[in-house]
Amino acid sequence: MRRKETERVFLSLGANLGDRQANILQALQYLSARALIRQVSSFYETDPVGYTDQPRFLNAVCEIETELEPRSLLEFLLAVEKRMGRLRPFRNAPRPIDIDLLFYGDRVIDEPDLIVPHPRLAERGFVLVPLAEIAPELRHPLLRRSAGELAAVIGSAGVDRVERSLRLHLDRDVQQECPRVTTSLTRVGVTNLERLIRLSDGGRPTLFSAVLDLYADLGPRQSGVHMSRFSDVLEELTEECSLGSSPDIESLAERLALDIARSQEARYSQVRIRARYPLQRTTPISGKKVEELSTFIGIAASDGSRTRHLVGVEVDGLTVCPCAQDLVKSYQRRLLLDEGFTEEQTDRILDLLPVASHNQRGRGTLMIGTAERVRAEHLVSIVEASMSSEVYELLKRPDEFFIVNKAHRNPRFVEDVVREMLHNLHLVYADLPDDAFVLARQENLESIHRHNAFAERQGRLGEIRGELEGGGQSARHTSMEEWLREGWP
Ligand code: PH2
Ligand code: MG
Ligand code: MG
Repeated sequence: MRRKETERVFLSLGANLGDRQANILQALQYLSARALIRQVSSFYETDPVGYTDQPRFLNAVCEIETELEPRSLLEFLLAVEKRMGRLRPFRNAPRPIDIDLLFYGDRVIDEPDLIVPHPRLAERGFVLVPLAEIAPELRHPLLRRSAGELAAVIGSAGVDRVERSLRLHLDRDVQQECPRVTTSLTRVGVTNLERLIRLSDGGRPTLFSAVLDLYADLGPRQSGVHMSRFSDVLEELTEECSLGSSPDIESLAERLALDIARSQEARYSQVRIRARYPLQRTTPISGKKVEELSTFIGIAASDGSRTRHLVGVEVDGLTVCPCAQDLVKSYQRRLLLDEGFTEEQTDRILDLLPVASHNQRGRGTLMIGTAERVRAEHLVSIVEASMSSEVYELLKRPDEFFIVNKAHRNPRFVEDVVREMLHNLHLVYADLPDDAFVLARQENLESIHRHNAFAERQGRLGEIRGELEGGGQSARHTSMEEWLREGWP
């Protein structure tokens, strides 16, 4: 909301020395250090008016919003001119930059060196044409005519609109040239692109901070991908997103993959999106409602007409080491027996009491590839249930005890966690087809080592189901890359 009804302030910019376009852009950059630039007109190349024995000008008009009162604004404009190397050898001398105050709201000021509206404005096409472009309805408080009307009176002779450009001629397309070594490349693209994405599941769209990797394959005779087209695709999507947003991260990945395959004319494209996503949770004992962050992952591939996607999550949890727990237990057994407890008593005590071990924060990843609707939120629960315990950002003391106790009753290695995930998935999604893809991964940040422990299973659900149901070792472990490309040329 605006603090007060701010006055509309208009400035004219002109240059006829040096790199005129660069000078006007530089002046705008300096101006934006003290003012909000609301609009900038096109740039116009104009015949010099008044003292005509000088080079042609480049002119533009901008609208700004500023806290500076007219006198201070004028001083600021002069300071910018000076900063940009303007000298004043004589009146109307050629200059790298000239910044004039045209209007300050409806104010009429007539002071030495400060006349507002600008006194010669109505005679100047190089001011009125760009002004009428950005504010045709703006009224001159003394002449009582609009900028559009004044511009129509004066006409646009000697005022030519120009495209802003880098005087740069691209006569070859390096990306399209044949490389010296003609091998095709599997994936080429941009990684770690940070963007805000909008997701809305029916309701109001929510903004998420996301990191994206975008790839296309590259043929043996093409030297490079069109890097800028990756961001063009995102740009288009961002504009479109401000109207409609994607329902979930995997459909967003899918749309991007399709657009990339088309814009790169690639046989294969791949998109990976990761976004931090808050989920409502309730602490186990105190029943407090808390918001927990997990990472949602959407991965998609496309050949320009078909797409395939995966949806997944990455969730932190707690694991307790079964091996160290066993060592502690043996030691406790010795102590109890040495104290004179019987074998039977010792077993009962050890069954009753939690046994210490070392713990670690573990990161579980579960990804599913299928055309069926699988919700990332649900996958979070599967991963959490597969570790020794879930974790929470904030815990009351009874909750803390609950977590520690639960974890020590469920000691698990990374291998166990991955297998639990697969088993839980099999139970919860019994209806998924055999050709659905699964990736289950656990990485533990070991607490008594400096390294991490890692385990993973990738494969089609059919391959995994056979093993879960007691069959022999599956001959195949279809990888995610294979599954994403399956059946395509
Ligand atoms: N500025 C002047 C005088 N004459 N002519 C054109 N085309 N553009 C200008 O910016 C300009 C001018 C005095 O500042
Ligand atoms: Mg001037
Ligand atoms: Mg001036």
